[in-house]
Amino acid sequence: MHVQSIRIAINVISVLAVFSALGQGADLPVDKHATKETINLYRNLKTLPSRGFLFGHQDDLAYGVGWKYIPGRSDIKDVTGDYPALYGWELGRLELDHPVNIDSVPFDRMRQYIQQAYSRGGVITLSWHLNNPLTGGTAWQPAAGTVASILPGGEKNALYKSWLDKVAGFMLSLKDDRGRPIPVIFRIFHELNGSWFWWGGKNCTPDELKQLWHFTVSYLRDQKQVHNLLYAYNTDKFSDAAAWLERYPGDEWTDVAGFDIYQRGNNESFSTEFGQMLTTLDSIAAVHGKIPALTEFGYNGLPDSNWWTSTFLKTLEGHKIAYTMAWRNAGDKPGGQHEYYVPYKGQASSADFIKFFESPLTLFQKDATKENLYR
Ligand code: BMA
Repeated sequence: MHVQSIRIAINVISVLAVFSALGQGADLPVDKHATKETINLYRNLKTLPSRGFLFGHQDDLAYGVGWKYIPGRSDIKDVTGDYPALYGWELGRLELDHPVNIDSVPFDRMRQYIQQAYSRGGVITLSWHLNNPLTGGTAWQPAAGTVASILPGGEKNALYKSWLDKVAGFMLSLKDDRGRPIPVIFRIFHELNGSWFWWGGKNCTPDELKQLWHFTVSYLRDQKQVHNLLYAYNTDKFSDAAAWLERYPGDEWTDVAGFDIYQRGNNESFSTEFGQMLTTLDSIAAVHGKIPALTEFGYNGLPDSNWWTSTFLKTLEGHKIAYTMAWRNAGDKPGGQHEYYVPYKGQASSADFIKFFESPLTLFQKDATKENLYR
């Protein structure tokens, strides 16, 4: 070949290489038209695991053990002096137009708490224990055919769409003080490998769940034009990668890859199981290019005063996780029961929680503010 032609060929090849690199380099979430802040959050959460993990808590600003709706209060802040970095909230009953959610949190207050947390650089994640659309029962009352009934062509598809309209309305109502949409990690159909929810386990086929996932995401994103969402796929405890992936809707449909785990036995068996799942998630997240997260966890009542550093943090060390979220501090419940997963001031594990808080790996609100996750 003539020298000139070789030069031209080389130039063409380099231009093509640059274009292809640009194509691959554009790492976008499920929603390619997501807002700038949502895309930035997505990208920042991807690189975060090399520095540490955000610590989150469900319903943190609304109530804690022994208190409710005290402005500015948080059990985590009472113990550590700082708020969590990530805040979980729950949408159950929004679909019924109720003014308060399944755990009695008013949606209007929830919106304000979300705005407060976002204004200091915190991250928001929402779950949805939606009722059974086929029977009108709760999320925990499965019935044969429920998922099929809400897919397109099903007898409850219109009802389900009307519920999604309400969710879309709430998501779009989340705006910062300049009127810009607040990014949210939407954790739909959580714990979907267990059979306790109507959308999970043996209550539908993996294919039905995948269809439901695709339908739900497309409806919110393409029909309702909701562009402030990242989508989290999370199982409950799982045995191996194949079990985790059984219902996985695909890389194009998932931003966060996670699982939920609760300690019910001793520290050793918990730590072994938890560590194995983290190892599997490390590779799943790397292979699929997802944000790895411990989307929900807890050890109810925290009976072990050293649990935070000796069991929880020790197991997490060496794994790649962008965030962890402890479940809610509901406090005393009827029948002498209690439910709480982070210490309140004076609780047996609070001194150890302060050590956990001081670890460079754990990121709370002030650390998250410095991370500038939306830029
Ligand atoms: C469960 C418990 C319940 C709560 C439900 C939905 O794990 O905390 O008390 O109603 O989650 O948030």
